[in-house]
Amino acid sequence: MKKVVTMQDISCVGKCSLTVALPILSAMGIETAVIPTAVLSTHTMFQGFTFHDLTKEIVPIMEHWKKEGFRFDAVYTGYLGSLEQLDCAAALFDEFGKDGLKIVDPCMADAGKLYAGFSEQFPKEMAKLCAKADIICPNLTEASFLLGIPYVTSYSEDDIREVLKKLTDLGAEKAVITGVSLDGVRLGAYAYDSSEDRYLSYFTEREAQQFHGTGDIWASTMCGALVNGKSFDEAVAIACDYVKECIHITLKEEHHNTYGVNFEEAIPFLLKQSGK
Ligand code: PXL
Repeated sequence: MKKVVTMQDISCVGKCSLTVALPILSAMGIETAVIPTAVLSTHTMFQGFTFHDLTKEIVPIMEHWKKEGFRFDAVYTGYLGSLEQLDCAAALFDEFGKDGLKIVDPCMADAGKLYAGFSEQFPKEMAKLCAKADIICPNLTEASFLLGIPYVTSYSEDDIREVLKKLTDLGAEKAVITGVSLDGVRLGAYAYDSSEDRYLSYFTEREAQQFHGTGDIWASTMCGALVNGKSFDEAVAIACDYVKECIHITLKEEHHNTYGVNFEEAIPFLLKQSGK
């Protein structure tokens, strides 16, 4: 059985980070170990969320795992709440990422803005963590913060290609930008594999609304597909199709959730798409 370890927070209500990564990877038939970085009452888009930091637990957890000799097929990090946690994530890659795939989803911003609680310094340090990864998957806002370039809402395909090259110059072999639309009609992901000097993209019809947590669903799905032996191109397509289906199913419900998507009822679709 394939094994992944994912490091991110538990937002008790919110359908993001560990509460989507764990069920998605499990559904894809992958044993999933977790390093919970913090417990929040909700994700940070709600007002008045509580935040209990678990940084002190992380090193002892890793020390124990070292003694047990645990090995993982992939190490995947998502939302990390502090500079200290970025150091812990770097240690996780050094210790448990040696023989596996290393994925950094640099969760920290969207729609041109850093999420609540992140300092200006955070993206610079996140860029250093990205250097340790094989694959990074920022959205366009996160890409701009990682590179220290302005966030723009209108761009050409060449602009995206240039940003992707700069992202891989940070050190990861492959970069994917999620939430890209070149024509305003279709939405998807644009990627670059620096080892082959090759670009690829995958788009689906744009749904009427965007939702929180879909970046986490996208990254978890790409991780699961790759660990299950899919190619990079296949994994990007499977992740885009699944996120689109999650939004589609959500919008079909009249009084649908506004803080996250119905990824649960789209799981059979995911398993069919990914040949499980
Ligand atoms: O979906 C990313 C995410 C994860 N975890 C927490 C968040 C967010 C986005 O806002 O607030 C706590």
